[in-house]
Amino acid sequence: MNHSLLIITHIVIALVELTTSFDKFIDGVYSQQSSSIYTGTKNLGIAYGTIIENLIGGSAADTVNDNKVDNDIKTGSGNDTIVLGAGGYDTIDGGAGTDIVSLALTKSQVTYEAGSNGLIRLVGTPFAADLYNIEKLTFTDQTVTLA
Ligand SMILES: [Ca+2]
Ligand SMILES: [Ca+2]
Repeated sequence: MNHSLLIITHIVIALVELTTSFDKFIDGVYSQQSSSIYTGTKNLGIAYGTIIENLIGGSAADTVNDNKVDNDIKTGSGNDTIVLGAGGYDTIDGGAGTDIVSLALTKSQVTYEAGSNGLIRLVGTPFAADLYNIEKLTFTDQTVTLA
């Protein structure tokens, strides 16, 4: 099954596998305010066990973390940051704006090469990604500006 999430406004989201019920998750994060924050009005609920594969960002600067499955992430306009490395073979399109793919690895721990149509194919352990419209790669030891 293909799960997608559309981001309408600025948001910071981690694509994570939910391992507990949503109300417990909310209680844990907002322990003092759960009765006022998660009221069912203007809230988004994601079912227990849901793994989000695909994401479409909005016009603002989004921060997105990948997860272990093959993600298709389009962050739209804005200066976005996509944190990769959780796994899978992802396709990332940064769209307009100066977008950064951030890796918790040194530059020597990954390989990347340019393909056709602006493609940058990035391979690390345990993940790989096809990048489009990404302007910078940040590693733990340096930042690389892509042509
Ligand atoms: Ca965006
Ligand atoms: Ca871009």
